Amino acid sequence: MEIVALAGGVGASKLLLGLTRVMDARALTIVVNTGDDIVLHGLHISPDLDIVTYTLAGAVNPKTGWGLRGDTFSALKILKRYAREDWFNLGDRDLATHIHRTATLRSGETLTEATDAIRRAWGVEARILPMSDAPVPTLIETEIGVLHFQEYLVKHRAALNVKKIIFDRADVARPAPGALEAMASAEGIVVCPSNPLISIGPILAVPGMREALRARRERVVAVCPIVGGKSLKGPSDKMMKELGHEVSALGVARMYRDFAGTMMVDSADAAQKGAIEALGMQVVVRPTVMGSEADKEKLARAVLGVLQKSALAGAAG
Ligand code: FO1
Repeated sequence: MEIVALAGGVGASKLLLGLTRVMDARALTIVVNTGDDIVLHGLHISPDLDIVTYTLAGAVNPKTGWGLRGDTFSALKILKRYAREDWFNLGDRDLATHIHRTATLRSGETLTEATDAIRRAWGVEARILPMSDAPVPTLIETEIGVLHFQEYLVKHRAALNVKKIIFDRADVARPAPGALEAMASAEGIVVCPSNPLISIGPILAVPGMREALRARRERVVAVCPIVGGKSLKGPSDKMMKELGHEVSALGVARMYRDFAGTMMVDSADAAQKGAIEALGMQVVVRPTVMGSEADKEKLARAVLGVLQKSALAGAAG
């Protein structure tokens, strides 16, 4: 069963790890947000691509969910001695990935090619695609001006108010080669529990992506990243509030209703089932918080079950 997953960083990676354990990972194509990408110290850094790759390789730092387990930061200390910015923690081993990606891009290869080489080098069987080979940096307009997403999130610890989110140069970007084809032919598409605004939002902003999802709406299931009115990790809830969205499963469903036929919401949000169904969406209520490895696999199995059911329903036509 060919599956496509739309993913951001840490939250998505837990479900993706579960999926690779309960299905043939070679049948999984992951389309990853690159709005977080940033050039620092002359290196092209793709945080969410690396979070997904390292997690599926079993190499991610389990405490943070990003970077490599057991990494050290000696190079960063010397960069600081050279008066270079050190607010973005780049580990010594992690730097090898950014050096390789940057050199690969400089030799004329695409981000898709660089990403594929890196995930294969880590023994990851799932296919990992950037949302686009073109840069679509996510910019955050705040009270102190327009910042790159990482400056907003990491340097300013997401403390500033979000006035506007800009997907810079999205209009001239194109989906990465293979992404639209995978979405058109997949038996099922899962929107991972990532930040709807700055992880799933950038993917949807790439021309053609949202239309591709709408065309398969009855095969799209979205796992809600907001549980009981809160985001489990990261500033989704704060950002949604600041931009006027209701911070709830219903609020997320409103953002996804045009392209997701099914919402999977946590048991804590069972009371919103009716209101979400009134949007014209199917609703599956079950535990969605992944505290353990077993939780990741259970949620993954539940997602596959929903996709199989909608595939069968579709076949019955
Ligand atoms: N997140 C942080 O909060 N602080 C960091 O210093 C940091 C460094 C970092 C280095 C490499 C990488 O791949 C990710 C990193 N992240 C860090 C996470 C990054 O900000 C992600 O874009 C967000 O967590 C959203 O997925």
